[in-house]
Amino acid sequence: MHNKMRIDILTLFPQLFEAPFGFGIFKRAIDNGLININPINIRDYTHDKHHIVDDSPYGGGAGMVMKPDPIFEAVDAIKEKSEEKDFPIILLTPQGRLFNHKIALELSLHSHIVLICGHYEGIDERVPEHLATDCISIGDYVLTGGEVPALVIADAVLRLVPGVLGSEDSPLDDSHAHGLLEYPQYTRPPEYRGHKVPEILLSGNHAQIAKWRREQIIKRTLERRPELLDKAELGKEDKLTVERLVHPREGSERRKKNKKG
Ligand code: JBZ
Repeated sequence: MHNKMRIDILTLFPQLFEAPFGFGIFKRAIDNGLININPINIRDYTHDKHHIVDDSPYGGGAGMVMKPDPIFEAVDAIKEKSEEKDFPIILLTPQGRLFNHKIALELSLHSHIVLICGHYEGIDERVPEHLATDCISIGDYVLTGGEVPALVIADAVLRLVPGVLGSEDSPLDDSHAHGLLEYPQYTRPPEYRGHKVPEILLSGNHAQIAKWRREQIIKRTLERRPELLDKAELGKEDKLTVERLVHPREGSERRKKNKKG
């Protein structure tokens, strides 16, 4: 198991990656030598005077297509000095498989990954066909390029590298790590603008609090992301909670009485 990770990001806009990792958790992890985020300007791998990275599409049509050769050569240069021989080379593209936490976990097992950001109308098909080992999309919305998706993936993956999160936070506690949404959190004051913190949380009864939180996890996942519940591994208590929420008080004498009057 590695305890360091390097992400090379091939992009036409390397400066975009400076600010997002320059603060907080990631800054600390970089300063501690746990992670290395290395934006690489694709333009540096052109050989012509004007450093051209795009060209018009064969067959005609609007817009420009990113040329394959600077991208292939940039990856060649990375391969020459990589310590991991089978590192993933990931193209960010709307055509890719949908990113999720399981993919983040898989990627975090590597000591080195490469992210390729497309821009303009698209990228020469020989990049996904013969260079990338994987194509990933972060979701179904239209973006201008792969830079923001690369940031999303880098964030999700790097925080899983051992030591990146402080000792307080564990990636195992994450929403989605167990495939369900998290319970709601509150802090002081106990009442704000007339809105009270749920009384159970102030009770000091830790068993009851744990039970309430587990029910909240089931309740909000059912309300907001029901499809997640289908995939989750639920215990007996959880299943009873789902049953109770889906069919509230079915068969209860009290409900029948209340309904009538
Ligand atoms: C992505 C041309 O480069 C693009 C454009 C849109 C886009 C990506 C790359 S990656 N959308 C996504 O992850 O959904």
